[in-house]
Amino acid sequence: MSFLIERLHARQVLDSRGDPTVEVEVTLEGGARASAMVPAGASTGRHEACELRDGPGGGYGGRSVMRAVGHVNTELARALAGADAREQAALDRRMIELDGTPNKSRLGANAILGVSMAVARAAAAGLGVPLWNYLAGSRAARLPLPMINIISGGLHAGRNLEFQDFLVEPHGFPTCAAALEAAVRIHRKTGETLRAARYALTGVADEGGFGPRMKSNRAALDLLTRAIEAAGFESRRQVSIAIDVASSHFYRDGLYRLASEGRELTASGMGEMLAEWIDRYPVVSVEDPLAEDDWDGWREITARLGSGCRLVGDDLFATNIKRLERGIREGVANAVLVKMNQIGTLTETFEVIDRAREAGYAAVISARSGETEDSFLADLAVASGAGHIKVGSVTRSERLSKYNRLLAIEDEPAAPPWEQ
Ligand code: 2PG
Ligand code: MG
Repeated sequence: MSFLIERLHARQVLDSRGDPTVEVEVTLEGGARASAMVPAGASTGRHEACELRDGPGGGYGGRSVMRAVGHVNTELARALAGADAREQAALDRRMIELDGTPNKSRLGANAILGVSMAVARAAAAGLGVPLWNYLAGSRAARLPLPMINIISGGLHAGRNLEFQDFLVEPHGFPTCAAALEAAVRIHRKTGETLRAARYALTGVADEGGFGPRMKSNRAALDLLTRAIEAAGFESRRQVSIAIDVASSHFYRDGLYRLASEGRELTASGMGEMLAEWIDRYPVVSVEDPLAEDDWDGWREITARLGSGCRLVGDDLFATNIKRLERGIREGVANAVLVKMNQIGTLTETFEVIDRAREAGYAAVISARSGETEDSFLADLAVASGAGHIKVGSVTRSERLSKYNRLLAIEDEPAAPPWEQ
């Protein structure tokens, strides 16, 4: 079996919001073939790698990705022809060098990541092993605990609320399948509870959750806590809550502007409010409680809340090893959100996950709000042993493709363990 790359081919396809994205197909000389699709965010951070779009004059109102597609089909195809698909680190390094910019803005992180993912999948196919198994290498693989979106706000639901995500963590169950069943029950019960309270429920938010126009963030937290219990579960013991505050998107001129709460808070004020909510509700994880460059605020909030709660840096770290190193050095956050397209290669993604583990930081492997049917992320979460995965709600197939892949992995004869 030859693992040498014979052909790389990209095309433009559409994601779950109907936005163009990149699909890459790889064919190896030995005949193995694989493809991968790249996701896209809406609440993107300032420090993410560059997602190359065509801009004015391009299709889809300038959202098309034909330049990125073109870069795969010409420069990258030429540079990687004949390279060994099993040499992931060398291939990724070659693409980074060829791009030559600090944020992959010349070739596009979407072009580079599509190749990085497809090559890994082709190598696994050539070896005849599951993707998670191939990606794991010497890491201890395990099935992750899903953090499941139930109520959405912010940029994912027309700014109905400031906070972006209210999620459940079903940690008190014997299998991943049982945890998912619990999440579905809570999702249904949340719908019933919202309808009973006369909220208009029309359509779903970008990640498949409910996007009701509620009166405040706290009201959403309150309702979700009630729904967990109404669904027959004990909060804290079986099911807890995670929040993605995504605060970079309502931070202006030094203040966190919570219009729905009728307040404008400083970083310390946010810490105080969140401390009260963590105490009162079964909240175990808070993502981006403060803005992406509010390092002083983050240091303070970590000292205050970090011992009792997972504090996850998303826009803050942007899956970037330099930013994570600064966080570790300065005692900022205690967990990192991992999104492959924030950085643009698989090798750099694993670098962040592995460094986080070494430093005692938790890692949450996360999808984007714009996703595709590609289930790569499920294998990545299992392979890395990261412990947590966040892919949205339990509706819409771009979300379910990841959950269904976890169910298939759990059903394999040599399934990795589920340890919560
Ligand atoms: C986030 C993600 C996923 P987006 O903020 O964590 O929920 O959203 O992909 O829009 O950045
Ligand atoms: Mg986030």
